Amino acid sequence: MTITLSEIELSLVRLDLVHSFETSSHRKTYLEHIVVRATAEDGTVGWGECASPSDPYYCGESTWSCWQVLGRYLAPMLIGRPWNHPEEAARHTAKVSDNHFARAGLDMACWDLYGRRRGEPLADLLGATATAVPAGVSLGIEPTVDALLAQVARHVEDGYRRVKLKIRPGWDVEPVRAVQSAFPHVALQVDANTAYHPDRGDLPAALDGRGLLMVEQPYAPSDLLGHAALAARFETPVCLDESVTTPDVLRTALALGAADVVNVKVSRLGGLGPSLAVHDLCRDAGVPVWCGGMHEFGIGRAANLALAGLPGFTLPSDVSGSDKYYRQDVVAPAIRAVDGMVAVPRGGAGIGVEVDTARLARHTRRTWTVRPAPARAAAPAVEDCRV
Ligand code: OSB
Ligand code: MG
Repeated sequence: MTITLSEIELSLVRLDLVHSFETSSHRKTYLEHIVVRATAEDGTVGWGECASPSDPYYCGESTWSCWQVLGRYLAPMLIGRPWNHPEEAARHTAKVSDNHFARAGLDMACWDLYGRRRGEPLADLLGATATAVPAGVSLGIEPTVDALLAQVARHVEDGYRRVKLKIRPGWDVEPVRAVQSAFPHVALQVDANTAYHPDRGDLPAALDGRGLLMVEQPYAPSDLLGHAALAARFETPVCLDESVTTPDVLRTALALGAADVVNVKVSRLGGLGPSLAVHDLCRDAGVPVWCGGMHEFGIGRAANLALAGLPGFTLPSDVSGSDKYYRQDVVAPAIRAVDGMVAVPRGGAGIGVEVDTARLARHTRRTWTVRPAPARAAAPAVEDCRV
């Protein structure tokens, strides 16, 4: 089946968060993601989401770098060029290095479109076997331990099966102790988002031996040796997030013993193809994986769920109902946790949910429509600013 895209529309969409979210590097009250709508020559539409953080703190990308890279490079490189599989579409843009969040938005739209053309859910195309996955929630840094305990209580009552706490120097052992003594049975893990350093300000030894499921990304992304030394010293499994940007980096990390567990994140890896490769490498190495998120709206969330249904995802993922984050999502049916489980969407072909285009338009702040350049003059792509 050959697909050729005739139009790619980018929409910058803002949704307010129900509860502000703070990590070791920043605090957010709303999120702006880029929704990608890819249209094929036969009129079939595929949807993708670029869930880049607004600022270049989690990685080097930002909303604006993604906007420019998608509009100026990735979309023009793909448009008008036939492909038979989303991984072939990704090869059409291979010339662009890095920029994984930008790439993931377009990649997802290609997979959705491909699934819709074949009449198959994305989950089945990827090889997902689960019908639902355990819901795990990621809780931000709160102003006080009591405020954190209230958040944990709310999510445990709602049936969440696993809780992840963001930590940083000064907010680590105390909140972990408090949560463990108030909720002794909750499956708990922590995520440092690179806030520690092996020589200056190391992860406190008191965090170890407490039965945490894992400690995620304590050190800088490039410090694989530091993570390997920690993994040898700590009883608690060490999980890599920011470090694992490609399957090749993962192979190095595994060879060094730097990862006991891996967080597979579609955005960070630049799409579903490399995410599958990371899943397979970890399965072959006997390393458990789980699916991480970037507070995706329903589009990206649906794709994450399809991936999280694969058999190698043996640990609970950061997949929650989108109502945990947004008052009103842009997809239907809404993604919800029921009895601590979130269904893998198979309600239709592709990502398995439909985009509510009226709702999307209401939250869209600007759009950029990319069409094939006319044969002669190299016309620049048009940016249509609505605000
Ligand atoms: O490190 O996993 C992370 C959100 C923004 C930036 C980094 C991270 C996160 C999350 C969100 O933890 C998890 C989710 O989407 O539910
Ligand atoms: Mg993380």
